[in-house]
Amino acid sequence: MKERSGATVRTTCPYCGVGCGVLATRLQDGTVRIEGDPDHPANYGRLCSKGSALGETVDLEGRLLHPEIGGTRASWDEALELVASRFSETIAEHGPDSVAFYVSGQLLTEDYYVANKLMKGFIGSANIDTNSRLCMASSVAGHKRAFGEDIVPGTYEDLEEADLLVLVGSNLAWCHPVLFQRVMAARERRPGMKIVVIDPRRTVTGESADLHLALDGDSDAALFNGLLRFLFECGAINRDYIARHTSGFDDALGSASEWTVEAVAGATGLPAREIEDFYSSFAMTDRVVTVYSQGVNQSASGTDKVNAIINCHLATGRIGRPGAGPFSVTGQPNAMGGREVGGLANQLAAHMDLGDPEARAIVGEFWQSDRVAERPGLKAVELFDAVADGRIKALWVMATNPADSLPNADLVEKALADCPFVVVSDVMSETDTTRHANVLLPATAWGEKDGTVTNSERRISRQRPFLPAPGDARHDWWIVNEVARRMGFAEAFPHRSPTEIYREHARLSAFRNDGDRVFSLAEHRDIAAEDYEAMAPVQWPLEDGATGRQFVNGGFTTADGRARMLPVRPPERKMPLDGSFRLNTGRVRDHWHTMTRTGKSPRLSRHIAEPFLQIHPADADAVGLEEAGLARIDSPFGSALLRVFRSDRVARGSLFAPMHWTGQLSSKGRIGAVIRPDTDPVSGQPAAKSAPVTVTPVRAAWYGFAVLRDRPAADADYWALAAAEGGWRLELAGERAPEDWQSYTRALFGMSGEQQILSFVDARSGQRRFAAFEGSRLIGALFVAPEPVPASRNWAAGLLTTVFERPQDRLHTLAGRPGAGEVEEGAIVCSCFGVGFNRIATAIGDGTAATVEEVGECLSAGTNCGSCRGEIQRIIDHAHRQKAG
Ligand SMILES: Nc1nc2c(c(=O)[nH]1)N[C@H]1C(S)=C(S)[C@@H](COP(=O)(O)OP(=O)(O)OC[C@H]3O[C@@H](n4cnc5c(=O)[nH]c(N)nc54)[C@H](O)[C@@H]3O)O[C@H]1N2
Ligand SMILES: Nc1nc2c(c(=O)[nH]1)N[C@H]1C(S)=C(S)[C@@H](COP(=O)(O)OP(=O)(O)OC[C@H]3O[C@@H](n4cnc5c(=O)[nH]c(N)nc54)[C@H](O)[C@@H]3O)O[C@H]1N2
Ligand code: SF4
Ligand SMILES: [Mo]
Repeated sequence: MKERSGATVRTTCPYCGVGCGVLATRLQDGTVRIEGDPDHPANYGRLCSKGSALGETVDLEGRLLHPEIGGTRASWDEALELVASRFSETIAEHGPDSVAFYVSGQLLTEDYYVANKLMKGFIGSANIDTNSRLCMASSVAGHKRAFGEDIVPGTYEDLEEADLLVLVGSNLAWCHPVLFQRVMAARERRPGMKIVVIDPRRTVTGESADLHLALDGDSDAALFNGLLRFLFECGAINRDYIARHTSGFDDALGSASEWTVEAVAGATGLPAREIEDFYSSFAMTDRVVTVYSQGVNQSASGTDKVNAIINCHLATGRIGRPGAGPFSVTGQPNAMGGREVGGLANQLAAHMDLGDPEARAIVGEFWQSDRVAERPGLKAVELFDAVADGRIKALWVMATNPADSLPNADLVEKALADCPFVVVSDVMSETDTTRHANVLLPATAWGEKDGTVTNSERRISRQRPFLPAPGDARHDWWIVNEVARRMGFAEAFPHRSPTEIYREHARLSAFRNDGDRVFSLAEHRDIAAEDYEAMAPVQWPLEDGATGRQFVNGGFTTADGRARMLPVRPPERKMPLDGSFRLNTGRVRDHWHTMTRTGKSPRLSRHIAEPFLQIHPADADAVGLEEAGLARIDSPFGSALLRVFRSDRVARGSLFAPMHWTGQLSSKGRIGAVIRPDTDPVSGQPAAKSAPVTVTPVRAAWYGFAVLRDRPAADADYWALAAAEGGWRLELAGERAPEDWQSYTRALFGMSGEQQILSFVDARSGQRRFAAFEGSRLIGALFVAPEPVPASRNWAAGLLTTVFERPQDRLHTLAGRPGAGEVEEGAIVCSCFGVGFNRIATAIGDGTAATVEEVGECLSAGTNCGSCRGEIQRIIDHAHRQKAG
């Protein structure tokens, strides 16, 4: 019988912290239709490239479908029994601090709540930390120092209503695309709105700004100290707000007093006129929102950067008003929810701290436990050090991939390999972390899960299931509860549904809370199952009379009700050591973290298909790096091998590489391996954007590019694999050429049959090309050259879906480029419609289109998700500059 289409389900995107509403429909053919939810207040129907490709990531390829013990399929009973008994035994023998959980901002609030409750409330250790330590910890610490509580005061509307929007260390166009599009639309409506981007790298976000301050890495605190001084000097501070609602102004100003514009210019490397331009805009504009992200947080001075920014908003009273406030954008879909339940090792629960005896008493009473952890636990980097040196003997990792995403990642891998007992709950069976698990637990994935997430503006939305749980996969909260029960804590973990957990979480938030904590879900204390099911997106605090924005009239949850302004001492300007570079790492537009999901999507893999190293052309010349060659980067901690991408978007002396590539899709693209495990002294957040490294060119004897129907087991010194429509694309390079190319090719193509391999060899140029067919379909094509292969990637990828009826068409695949009349796309810009650079540049060059809108009209590019509109604008601007010059 044919399955019928399911009903359309309202849910939330599982990627970034914008938290867009999604309408998902399961169609008759088993595929899933994804649309933006027009009623969701985060996106009003928009979705970015990643959100709109969600349907391509929900297949079961590579999913972990059954529990495994030691690599062998096991029953849930066996697996849960083993996890519970090994944790209990380890605790009995070595104490509660000998075990740990490492969890994730990609868990739902309900999953997170029970994991935190089990560790801190019943195991009695606070050794539970989360990947939010790598992400939001400096913002959390900065908020707590300033406001007394971890609160983002504003809402998304504030970004639209601001007259000056300052983006610090945020590539909003690529990392929070829908929010960025809302900002762009607002600027179109109100052309007076000004945008300043502060980022050492020239990003698409920076190019869309009125002013881009390409400051030296980690000089933000100096820049904002200078701003505070400037605001004071020119009388732009709000004395009334300062007097009524803050403390510490004099000290903060004192620490800023030496930061004249000249001093700031010295520290940041910026021209004085740019600094003055920024400072006077800030001083003269009442409605200012400062958005900040990982360029601020992921730093050894991250918490100070946060407070230097907040100081300027407090000093001007620009907080909690429409269009005004500091705004830390969250990365993960539930980074905020994790902070609400207290997932960080120094938090307890419901915005209460472990360090506070009264909080421990409140939570102990609520949980009916006399075992609540008494001191903060280990923060992520320390936690894995403790795994490495044997203090932690049993570890449970949920919904995160530390073998790739932590700094000093080779040590993390070794720690996982050596740890006596590692449990991993994941949705995929093969990751660099699951590889080291003694027990693997299959979790339900997005589309199957049921619960809540909280986005950057404190808005709680429902994730609802529209797909059945496959195989033996179970919800994360269920798995934790089953282990807790088997450890003897059945009474405290009675929940049979996410509603019951959410209700308990809401009750705890309101328990003995007389306004000492802003975080409250009091209205949901007794939420009925139907109401939870139907819950519309809603912003906390959920209490009578509470409003979305916070702190306009003070009301900070510090002891005296005042916000604290902090003296900030910027770090010394560090010159790189001789011959070393400063490695900045971050994200690309169409991939998500370690690519376990976006890596499945051909559409998302064609924007950028391999790990790369961005380096300034002058530095590249000095080191001897050619465009599209290979470079090795080394640090005392590890190394990586990346494709060279020469670009003046990075400053001299600095490099940029993406964080996404893993051992599954590359030979040596794991950038975490080279990152020095430096952390912020207050927040413990690693400095992932400033690793000292050296760079050396790697000259291979041969380079290859292949498209393949079947996933290959790549055998080469360098390789990078990406999903393509109908198969895979693969980059290769080797120090020594294979002895027999025919058999190498046969193995690469996974051919066991007798099919013939067509080949072409040009002895003079050293080029070799191979192709094999089964009937009218391509099995694989391989292009080899002594230099980086010039074959057209997108044309070649298209061969996988081409039907080859005539032998001469098959032969033409050996040409390595499109034939007459076929279009050469060039690098893909619009991933929704597969429109490449060449087609856009041609349309602009021949006058068919002059604006982003017109490019959309003639090529459709940029008209679906809109994530590429910034890049299209860049191509237009470039063409104009060329014409003018
Ligand atoms: N496409 C995509 N989007 C994502 C994600 C993803 O994986 N892919 N992940 C999500 C997550 S979890 C997060 S946390 C967010 C992160 O979102 P962002 O923070 O916007 O992204 P990043 O690329 O990590 O870093 C932002 C910028 O910081 C700059 N930077 C580096 N050092 C400094 C410095 O010293 N000062 C300043 N001012 N800037 C600096 C970098 O050059 C970079 O452009 O993105 C979320 N959205
Ligand atoms: N060099 C460098 N390193 C960085 C950063 C950087 O900018 N530079 N950024 C840091 C930041 S901000 C972040 S947030 C981290 C992110 O780093 P990670 O959290 O390590 O990355 P993900 O790939 O998101 O890992 C999520 C894992 O959970 C699995 N998963 C997905 N959904 C579920 C689920 O519902 N249940 C379970 N049990 N598993 C699930 C996925 O398959 C995947 O294996 O990386 C950090 N590391
Ligand atoms: S901006 Fe994109 S990735 Fe972020 S929540 Fe919205 S659709 Fe998902
Ligand atoms: Mo993050």
